[in-house]
Amino acid sequence: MNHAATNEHKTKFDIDKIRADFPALHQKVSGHDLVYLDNGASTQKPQQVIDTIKTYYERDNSNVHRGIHTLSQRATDHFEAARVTVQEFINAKTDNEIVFTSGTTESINLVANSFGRAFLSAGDEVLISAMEHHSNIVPWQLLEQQIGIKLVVAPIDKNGNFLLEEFKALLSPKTKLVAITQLSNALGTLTPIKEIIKAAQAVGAKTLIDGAQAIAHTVVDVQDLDCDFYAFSGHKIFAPTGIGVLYGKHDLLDQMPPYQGGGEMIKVVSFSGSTYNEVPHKFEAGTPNIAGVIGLAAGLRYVSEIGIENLAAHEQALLDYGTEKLKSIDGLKLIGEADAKASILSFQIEGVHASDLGTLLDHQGIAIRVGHHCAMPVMAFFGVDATARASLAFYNNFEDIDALVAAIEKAVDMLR
Ligand code: 7TS
Repeated sequence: MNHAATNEHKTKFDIDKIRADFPALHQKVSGHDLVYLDNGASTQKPQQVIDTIKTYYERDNSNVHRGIHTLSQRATDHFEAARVTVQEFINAKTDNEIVFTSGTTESINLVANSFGRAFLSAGDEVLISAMEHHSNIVPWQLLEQQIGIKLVVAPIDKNGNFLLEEFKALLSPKTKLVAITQLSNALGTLTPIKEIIKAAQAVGAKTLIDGAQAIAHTVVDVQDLDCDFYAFSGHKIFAPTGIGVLYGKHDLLDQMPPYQGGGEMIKVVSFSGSTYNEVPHKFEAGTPNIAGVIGLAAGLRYVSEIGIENLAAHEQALLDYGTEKLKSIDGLKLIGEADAKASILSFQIEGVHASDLGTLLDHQGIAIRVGHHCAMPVMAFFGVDATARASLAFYNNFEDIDALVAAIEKAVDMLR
């Protein structure tokens, strides 16, 4: 395949101009030009995000919601404007449905601890899938131990497809929450999320979507999805670490008890009791990650300017090209070949341990992730303890895939 032609055909943006926005991409690693293919773990940041954070610390740094002085007001204005940016990015109905957390993990734990402890009881079922990240497994196991809920797991097939009919068969009036990933970090499977949500609603279950991976690769419209909760992390969408979002429908958030106590989340405190602030502030105890929130908005603005549809089309072309190229490598087996996939190429090579491969690729300047990807149950399903995973972002190009394939071939020659 002529990759230059494919690139031109599929990409509705200037990839070279985009790459120039990401300073970290332009460096040597082990004497080679860096090829960054670990975007599923964390993405690089464009200069626009870096500058926004720098400007905040240089000019506006102060605490939010508390100060009468100018800097505090400026910080608060930027902070609350960022909430609106997030609202618009995921098309939430109102900005008070956007709760800032430290990331997907905290967002899911918030739902488990607040919604879970208030509205679930012994015998109630939480239905997840067999390809969840640990952060969408362990919080429910804690609730199993703490209040006796039952964790039920919907199966996948050997290609990593989500089995919708089998999932539906597990739904019952006992199912109180369906918590499912939109895009599997270990396999790259896109789940049929709208059908999942519809089926869950038919039995009266609430829905929580783990959007940690999906947010940077597909259009997310929470009103169209009609999910009750949606969780994602800033660092996977070209924004800083330590900041994330829990979207929740307003009425539901309003009924839920606070998750943590402290400053900011209260109206009145006395020793005989306290009253709580309105949502979303009820869930944002303590001084928040102000620079993170402002940086998150800058990341979302950057992505919006490119257009998710445009970047998704480019990534899909890269994924198709990479899939074909990797499959041509002798002894390479893709782990995860679902019909609907995005951004992830997870694989094993006969006779080669993933961690040895990862090290040799690093010596050639290529960053991938090797291991269980915090999804040990799905690794066990495929009978492997680790895979090598190349994960794409829109700033990757066809040359990155060519470099990956050439480096794998070289590494395999050395290791076999
Ligand atoms: N859910 C999914 C599907 C994920 O991929 C991750 C992180 C999380 C939840 C947790 O996100 P966090 O930002 O709160 O840590 N996944 C990965 C990964 O694939 N490699 O490193 C982190």
